[in-house]
Amino acid sequence: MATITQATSAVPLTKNQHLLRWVEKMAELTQPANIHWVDGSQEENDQLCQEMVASGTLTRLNEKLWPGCYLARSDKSDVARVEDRTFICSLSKDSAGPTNNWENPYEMRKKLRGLFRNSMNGRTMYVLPFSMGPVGAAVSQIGVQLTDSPYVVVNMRIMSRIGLPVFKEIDKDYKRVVPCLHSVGMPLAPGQKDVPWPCNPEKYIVHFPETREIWSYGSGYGGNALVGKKCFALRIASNMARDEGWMAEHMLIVGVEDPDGQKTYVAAAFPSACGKTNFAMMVPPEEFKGWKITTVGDDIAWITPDEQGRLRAINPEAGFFGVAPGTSVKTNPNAMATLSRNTIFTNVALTPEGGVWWEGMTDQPPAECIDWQGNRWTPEIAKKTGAKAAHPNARFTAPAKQCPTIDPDWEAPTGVPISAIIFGGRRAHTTPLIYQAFNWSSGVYAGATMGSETTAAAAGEVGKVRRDPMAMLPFCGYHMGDYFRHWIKMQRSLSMTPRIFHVNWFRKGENGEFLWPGFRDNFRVLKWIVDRVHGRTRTKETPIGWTPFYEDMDLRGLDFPRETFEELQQVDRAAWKREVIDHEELFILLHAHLPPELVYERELLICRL
Ligand code: TSX
Ligand code: MN
Repeated sequence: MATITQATSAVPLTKNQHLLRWVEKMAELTQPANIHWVDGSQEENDQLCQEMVASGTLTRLNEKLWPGCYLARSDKSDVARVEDRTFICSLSKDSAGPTNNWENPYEMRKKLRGLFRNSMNGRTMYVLPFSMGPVGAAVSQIGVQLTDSPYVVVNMRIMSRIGLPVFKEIDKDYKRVVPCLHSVGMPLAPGQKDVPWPCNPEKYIVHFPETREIWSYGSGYGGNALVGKKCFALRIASNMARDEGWMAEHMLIVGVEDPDGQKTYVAAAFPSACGKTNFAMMVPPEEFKGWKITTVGDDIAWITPDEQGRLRAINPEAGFFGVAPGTSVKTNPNAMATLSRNTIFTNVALTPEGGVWWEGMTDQPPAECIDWQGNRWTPEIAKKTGAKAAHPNARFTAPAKQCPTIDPDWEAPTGVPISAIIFGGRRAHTTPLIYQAFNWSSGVYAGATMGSETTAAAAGEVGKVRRDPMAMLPFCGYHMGDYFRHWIKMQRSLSMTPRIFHVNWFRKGENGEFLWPGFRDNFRVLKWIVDRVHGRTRTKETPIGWTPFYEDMDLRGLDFPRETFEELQQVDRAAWKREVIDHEELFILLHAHLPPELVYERELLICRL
């Protein structure tokens, strides 16, 4: 049994017998040196950060330049989510579907018990209660993560609501808690010196959807270790949502406020590398005085039908875990303001002044810095060796409440009403800048078939479309075909379905140039969407959906000729015939579970072409 010291943090902070017994059982399995009940206070946080500075896990940044900020450098083998080590362990393989890794849950439990046995030796086990969504809100969900990583505790403190208020909620009435066990998988023998970033080369990110459990082993990084985010708020929550009639989506949520103060909320799903966080914090172009974009969330939306049959969405998170490289005052000034204080940076570069830097942050790189692996880096070295100062997946963990555009209702327990859903992809060809789906099921079809073209950097063929339905491929905790069925079915609980749109900021012209300026000019597209939602503008009908007239797009202040717009919006029938044939690949993969509505939608689309 673990040694219980008499520090206040060793005193259990719950009276919930289930929780107490589970903590005891897991401590027996993992054998930590100490148990620390996380209260979530500032003092506790400062103490943990101080300890991590002493152990070399964190570097405190220059307090004048970056108040309350820290830098962590991970092990170079532990820099991203590990999709091939992510498992959905449902009772039947068929429930997980062909797009998830499946293992028999009994076998997996046996395997995990072996891995976790004594895995916390010499470390402290933190009992970390967290609420996804505002504490006490009807749609919020509670988890308790047992972790041997203090880095996880201080990051989770930014990304979710943790500590005493959550324990209080657990004790108040019987609310089901999702048990999450996490270990970096590097036990310490007596006297063994720790490393700055402990982890294990063998990684397991495991979900048990029926019993609603998460077991994460071997990684201390982001989506693998901050289990509230992808593991809970998407993979486990998508199972809860399917069973309970709501939706757990990989979507940002923004409000669009017009000069009269009328507000329209939209949710949007994009695959990775489309600039989701940039879109969530967009500043309208100068010409649009009085218009405002407000941020509710940048990554995850939990969407529930309300009494009136309208969809309402909450952001279950409390912070942003954003990709640093490419983020600048130019591309996302609001993100830069958000991460200017009380932020934890991971795998960015350290400047001689005790600041941080990453590729794309400024036009001029610093004359020298320490790169994400702790080596000296200069622009000259980079030119010679191609070394990056920051890892391409380097992150900032920043509190949402520090975002200048944060929506006044971002923590409203009943969420915000959703009037439009946007799907997007990164497509050089075929897909226009914007179209509106004809109805709910054709919108679901647009979402189900969305994807991005592979770029030069990625493995495999360049220019091949990688399908990422609703941007949920790595995050749906059950069969993707059943997930589409759930989407189709949701319409029945709605009296007002949101309008569904598809966008593509990345269409290229004949000479390989981007046809659309993107970034803040995407506001013009958003404005057309809002106009459509309120029935204020006409459309042109095409085989794939409704598209804008040039005259109805608000292009004020932008020198954007009609010809370019027509090229950008062109629906090439030959290209689309190839496109629908390509959709078949996904449909064959999922065929046994595919809802008939999507098969009809495909037939209809073929007929219209
Ligand atoms: O985030 C992006 N968005 C969304 C912004 C709200 N990016 C960055 C890449 C993804 C991480 C974009 N890149 C966008 C975009 O809308 N569009 C593009 C493509 C593009 C890149 C550079 C230019 C124009 C378009 N600039 C010039 O041509 C000067
Ligand atoms: Mn995401």
